[in-house]
Amino acid sequence: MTFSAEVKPTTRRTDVLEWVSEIARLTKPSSIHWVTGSESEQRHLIDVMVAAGTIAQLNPEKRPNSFIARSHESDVARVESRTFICSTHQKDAGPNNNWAEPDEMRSTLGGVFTESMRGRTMYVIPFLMGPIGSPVTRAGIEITDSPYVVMSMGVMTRAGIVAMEVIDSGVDWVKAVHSVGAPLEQGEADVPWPCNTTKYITHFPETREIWSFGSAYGGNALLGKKAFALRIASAMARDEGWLAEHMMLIRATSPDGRVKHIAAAFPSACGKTNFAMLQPTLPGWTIETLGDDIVWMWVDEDGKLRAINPETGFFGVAPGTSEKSNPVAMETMWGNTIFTNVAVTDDNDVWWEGMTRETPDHLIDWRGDDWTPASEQPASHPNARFTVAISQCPSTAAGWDDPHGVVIDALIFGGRRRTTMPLVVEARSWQHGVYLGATMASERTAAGEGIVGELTRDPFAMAPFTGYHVGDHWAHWLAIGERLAQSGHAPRIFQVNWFRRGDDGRFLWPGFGENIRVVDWIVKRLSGETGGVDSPIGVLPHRADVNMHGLTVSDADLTELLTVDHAVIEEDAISAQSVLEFAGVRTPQSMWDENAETLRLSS
Ligand code: GTP
Ligand code: SPV
Ligand code: MN
Repeated sequence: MTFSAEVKPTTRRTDVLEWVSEIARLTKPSSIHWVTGSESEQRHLIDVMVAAGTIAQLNPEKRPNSFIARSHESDVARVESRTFICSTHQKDAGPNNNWAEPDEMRSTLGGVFTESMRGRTMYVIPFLMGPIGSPVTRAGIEITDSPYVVMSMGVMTRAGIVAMEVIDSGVDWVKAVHSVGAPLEQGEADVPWPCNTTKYITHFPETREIWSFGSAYGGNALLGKKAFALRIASAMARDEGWLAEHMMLIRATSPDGRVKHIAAAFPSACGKTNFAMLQPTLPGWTIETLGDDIVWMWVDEDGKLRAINPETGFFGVAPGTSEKSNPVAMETMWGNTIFTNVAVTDDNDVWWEGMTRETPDHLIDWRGDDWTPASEQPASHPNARFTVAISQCPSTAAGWDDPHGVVIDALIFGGRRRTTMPLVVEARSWQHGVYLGATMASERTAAGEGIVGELTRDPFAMAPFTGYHVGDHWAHWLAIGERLAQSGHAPRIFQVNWFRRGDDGRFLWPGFGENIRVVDWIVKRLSGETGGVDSPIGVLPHRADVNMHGLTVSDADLTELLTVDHAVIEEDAISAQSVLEFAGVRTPQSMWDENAETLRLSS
């Protein structure tokens, strides 16, 4: 084993040194690199990856310091079927997770990780989730044999010396081990995207450990994200009385200067990034970005719900992103961006479906093959992504990394539903809001496994991410609600649906920047300025209260968007019983009460 001079241990903590040695003894890397986060390190990683063919530089005149990575075609999204929660008791993982007995999984992992880093460099990445000084900020160390993961973690988290200094001060840290599972024999040539057909994305919530094997893609491999900031953190948050949620976070300022903070939970690829970067079409409104995927929230001394974004970057869906739909995202990725599984143009820039009105005549597709509009497959993968720092985003709020966070005024749940659910509705109460979150449904997207378009229940948009029993998650939300009620500062809860379609398949609502009209109604509700129409699922807007200035939507479409059909809601409430049954005896009784109330009001 060699320790190169530049990459010697950056800590004196013996528990860290011992753990790193232990993992090195198990995985047998050819060298160990302690990640510092320096610029020279960044250049070194780029050189290593360009030489290996993992990344290629894009046209620096069009997109400075930006790169294209093409994954193996079997390694393109999260793999829920290979994701495990290894709690001592199966009942604590709940029906929402694949469970494995911890000792058995440890022995399996011991097998697959044995010499799994042979011929590769093992990188040690200290990282923080959250700004230094926040009560919910937590530290971790990811060991990985993927330089792509190192570079991505450098964008997505506070990684390197800054984090090791915090760890050295004596705080607890989460152990995260990652290997692509592709050892190299002496003299064996590497492939551009090493990975393994066998995959394990495993979590030990009780000992706060993560072990990930076989994939280098997104949430499977950037372990600060879904593995730590949602699965492990949700278990920490349950134990410690806070919340770790799959949400975006914005500051909305109305034309008359009212400032509101809103967090919204939508399932994967259902509009969080786009909502976070919304460019209002209504004059006078400003939306500022605070986060696009994960929010950690706690009840402060005044009994208010405060929130931070624990990440420092975006790992955003590329397809569908354009100057028209999301100009802020387009501007954010002007340079310093890693693109994965997008297509490349003849002038060596990026392209994806929906990016431009006209499709280029020729591209290199995400697999690296020639592509023309006559090709049957899309040029970019539907789950192609861009990785870029939040600091590059023109709409990022000043003070976005304030450790005190922001006070939440409204929480929103939303899914992708072509029928049934209206554009917006307000919950009757916190408890009813928790019911709306618990019974949320959405059509599957390419961000996970399964049939795209299939309607599934996705409680709190956390189905793949709750690191413990889903019924306990609902109970935890109810308990937080009780604490907030005591101080009288509970945020109000809303549900939205940008994805309602007509019989002809077209979207009834233009979405994106026009979603400000929904924010406008929500803010009016918060200020008590407007009434609403009671419905079985909560309070709908009076049509006259939705500001339609400058937007034409037909009367028929608007009616469809702003009303609910009682028979359809009744049917949906009956179908929602499946998710309450799924959670079994741990479903709080109040969720059944809210279901009964929905049925009573809709019959
Ligand atoms: P994850 O990063 O997977 O958690 O996803 P996300 O929730 O951040 O989703 P994102 O904002 O990236 O949106 C995914 C897809 O939905 C993109 O193709 C968008 O173009 C599309 N989309 C987002 N907002 C809207 C909207 O208001 N209307 C319509 N029709 N499509 C939208
Ligand atoms: C999601 O799937 O919800 C994502 C992308 O945000 S990943 O990080 O791969 O989980
Ligand atoms: Mn996500």
